[in-house]
Order: sequence, then structure tokens, then C-alpha cells
Amino acid sequence: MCTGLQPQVSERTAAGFAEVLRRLSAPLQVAVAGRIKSGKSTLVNALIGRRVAPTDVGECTRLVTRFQYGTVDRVEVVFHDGKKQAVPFDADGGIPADLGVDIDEVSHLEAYLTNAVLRDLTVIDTPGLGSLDAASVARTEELLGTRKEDDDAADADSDLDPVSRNAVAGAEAVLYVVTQGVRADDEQALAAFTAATASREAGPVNAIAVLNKADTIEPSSVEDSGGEVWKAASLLAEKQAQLLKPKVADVLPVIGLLAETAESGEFTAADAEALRGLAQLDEATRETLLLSADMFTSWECDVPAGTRNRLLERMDLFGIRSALESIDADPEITAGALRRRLLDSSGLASVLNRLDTVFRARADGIKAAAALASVTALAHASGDQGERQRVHDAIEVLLAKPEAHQLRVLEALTLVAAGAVAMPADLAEEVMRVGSSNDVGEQLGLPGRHRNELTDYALERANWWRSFSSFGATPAQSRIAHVVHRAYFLIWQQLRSG
Ligand SMILES: Nc1nc2c(ncn2[C@@H]2O[C@H](COP(=O)(O)OP(=O)(O)OP(=O)(O)O)[C@@H](O)[C@H]2O)c(=O)[nH]1
Ligand SMILES: [Mg+2]
Repeated sequence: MCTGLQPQVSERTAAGFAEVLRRLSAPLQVAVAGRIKSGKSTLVNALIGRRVAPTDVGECTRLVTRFQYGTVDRVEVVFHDGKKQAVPFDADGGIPADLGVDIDEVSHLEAYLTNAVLRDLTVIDTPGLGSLDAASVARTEELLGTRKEDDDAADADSDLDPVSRNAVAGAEAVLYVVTQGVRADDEQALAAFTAATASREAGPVNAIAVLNKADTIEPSSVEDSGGEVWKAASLLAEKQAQLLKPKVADVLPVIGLLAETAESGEFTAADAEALRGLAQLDEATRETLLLSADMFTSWECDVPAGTRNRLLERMDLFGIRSALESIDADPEITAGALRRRLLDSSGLASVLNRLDTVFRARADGIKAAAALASVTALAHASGDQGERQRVHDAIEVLLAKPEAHQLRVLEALTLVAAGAVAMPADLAEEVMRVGSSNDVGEQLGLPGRHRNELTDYALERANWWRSFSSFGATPAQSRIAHVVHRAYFLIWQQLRSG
């Protein structure tokens, strides 16, 4: 549609369409967002499997960094005037904490890495929302597409003017990092994101939240936790899900720090040895050390303080305590096995799994919805009535095609997931399932079954949803039912002809 329309619209709109086309063929852009120091960069490193994003301190934590796939590892500073400058990695293979350039001139960083994860996801690390530094907030908002048009000054670099650029800018999905106690402004930040991302009503279709730093939760502060950290974290995550649910698919507890340490090759044989040394200390010394971070590094014992500092930085007390328990249970445990235990206890696996089911499987739908919204915004911004009409008509034609039905399904799914349309739990689940995969077997909830069986089932469900739409459904449910009916019908058609 974009290609077809390009000759019929103004040069400016056509340039916007070119950008939309580029985005459609690029990996899904996932922003990692959240409050300052919530552990965003740590989580980015865990996802990429390399300690590359600067964490904790340094001016780079105030910048947006885009991590994308490249054939050679490199980092570029992109300045507001469009100039780019390569920067070397530091000795540990990370982005240097200080860049040696005037940070006020910097728009953002582009990191190209060979990591396989980035082949189908571009990960955007952002400075903390709610930080006091107005400049970094502005940079984040600009990249997330939440920035208002009128305060956009720079960006002479692209062919696009600020208005058009804003219409196509922005991440398509968000991984939202919260820590214990979601604050009201977290919700607002998330709302701002969903309102302004190209995919309109998005929410649960393109946003996941994690409850990070689960290890720092005090179990006694959570009712029914039974004194267990993970239990407490799960309960808290559930509670926060109720608060955030209309806007995110899920809230998953995670220990970003342990995930980073285990996944980035930072957990060494020497670390395992140091832990073994700690495990051999007498009970009283060990208990004292584990009382607090201060005690852990300052108390006198046979393991050098520098070594202990490193462990604390990489694992924090909970990670150290868990590792010691693993060693107690199996004194012969290898460094590799210990690393896997850490990874298991980090909760990263569920986050990766959700990223797969929520983002990867729906990437085409999410990108298409974002693209349509961008196209509409571009036509709107052109101010040319005729052009607006042409684009509008083209979108109508496009949406009538069977392939576009997935967009309607995503919309329906959003309404149901957000609770905007109430549905009995089993039906809501069915809507989610139909909208959450590209695999017909998965969509029908019958993975791996024979085609004949799938064909029959698709027809059966198509008929069921049609009669539900006419009898028994509320008007809002009926609209959803129509969409689901058609989805099954199209699946049936596809199965019969394919
Ligand atoms: N205990 C614990 N500490 C963590 C965890 N995740 C991150 N941290 C620590 O929290 C601090 C901040 O982490 P960052 O990843 O820099 O946080 P950020 O959100 O990127 O911070 P800004 O970019 O400055 O907003 C670092 O000292 C991390 O080691 C976690 O799961 N548990
Ligand atoms: Mg950071």
C-alpha cells in the first residue's frame, strides 16, 4: 500500500512512507523502560547475554542506546546534527561509561552486535523515566514516541521533518521494568507510552512488565510469603499485575542482576572458588557476613575483601546465599552447574518465554498495526484533504483483505485483555490464543494435530462464535465474536485449500 501510494502523495509524506517501509522490514523494536535505577540496563545485558550496557553510574546511563544486529561489533555516537562517531568498547567489552564527547550534543547511541537474539528484536535501553534530569527524559520520550510535537527542535539529520518523524518514530513494544511498589507515575508513564506508540490501543499486545530486583524483597513484608523470597516476589507481581494489567500482558518477577551475571559469562571459575571458600567458613562467620552488604565486605575473614566485593557486585546477598546453599547441598558442584543454578533462580527463562509468545510471535501484527497508525498520522499531518482521503481509502481496501484480519484480532484481543470488553474466562483465553500465534495448531489449541482434525475444529468453532454473536452475547461481546468467528473461518479456508 505504501509503495502504491508513494507517487500519489506529497514528497514529505512519501519520505514518511519510505521510513514506514524500512521499519516494517526491520526487527521489532522493544524499548526497555522504567524508573531510574530500576535495573533496565542490567536486564538489557541479560537479554543480550553480554555485559555491554553501562549500569549503575556514568553519563551513558543518561542516554538512549539502541542495540541492533550487526555483522561486526561496534558502537556509534549519533549527534543531534546527524554526525556519527565510532567509540571503542572498553577493556571489558562494554560501552564506556564516559564517551569523551559533549553529552548535550548527543542524540543517542547505536550499538551493533553479532548476538543472535538481536536478529529479530532490536532492544532499546532507555534512561529512567521519572529521573530529574530533563534532558534525558526528553531523549527517552523522543525515542519512545511519547514526545509532543511542538518541543522537537533538533533532528536535521533525517529527510523527515519533526512532525513526520514523530509519526513513525517510537518503539513498537515495551518491556517495562518496575521494582517493589509500582508508583502512580509508573502507570502514567505506561499509559503515555501506549497512547503514543504507533499501535494505538496496544497495551497487553505489545507490553510486558517485570518486577525486577525480586531478590531485594523482604519476605516478611508480604503476607502469605512463608518467608520465601520467590514466593513473596510472585505474590507482589500478581498484585502489581492487577494494577497494570489493562496495559501490560503480564508482570513477571525477575532478578536481573543474577540473570546478567549468569548469561554474560561474568561468572567465572574463580568466583565459584571464592564461593567455595565462603562455604567452608565456620557457621558464625558465615552468618555474620550474610547479615548485610556492609558486613559482607567489611567483616574479617579468610576470603579477601576484594573478592567479596566482586561477588557482592555480581550477585548481591541473595545470590551469594543461594550459591552457598547449592554448595552445601553438593560440595562437588562445578562452576558451570553453579552458573546454571544462578540462571534458574533469576527467573529469566519465563521472561524470555513471554517475550517469545507476546512479542516475537505477534511481531508482524504489532509492526503492521504500528505502520498503519504511522501512515494515518502522516496523511493527517500533510494537511492536504485529497491526500488524506486517498490514504484513507487505501487503508479501507487493505483492511478488507483476509491477511489484514489479524489486525482486527489483535484489536479484539486488546479489548478483552484490557477488560474493556468483559468475557467469560474460557472465552477470553480462546480470543488470546487465536490472536497469539502464527501457527494454526497453536491458534486452535491443538498443536501438532492432523490437518483434518484442525479443519473440522476450525469450522466448529467458527460456527460456535457466529451463533454466540447473535444469541447470548452483549453488543460489545458480539463485535468481538464477529472478529473471532471470521478468524476461525479464515483458518478453516486456509486449511481446506492448503
Ligand atoms: N540486588 C539487585 N540489584 C540489581 C538488580 N538489577 C539491577 N541491580 C542493580 O541496580 C543498580 C542499577 O542498575 P541499572 O541496570 O544501571 O539500572 P537502570 O534502570 O539502567 O538505571 P538508569 O539507567 O540510571 O535509570 C545496579 O547497581 C545494579 O547492579 C537485581 O535484580 N537485584
Ligand atoms: Mg541504565
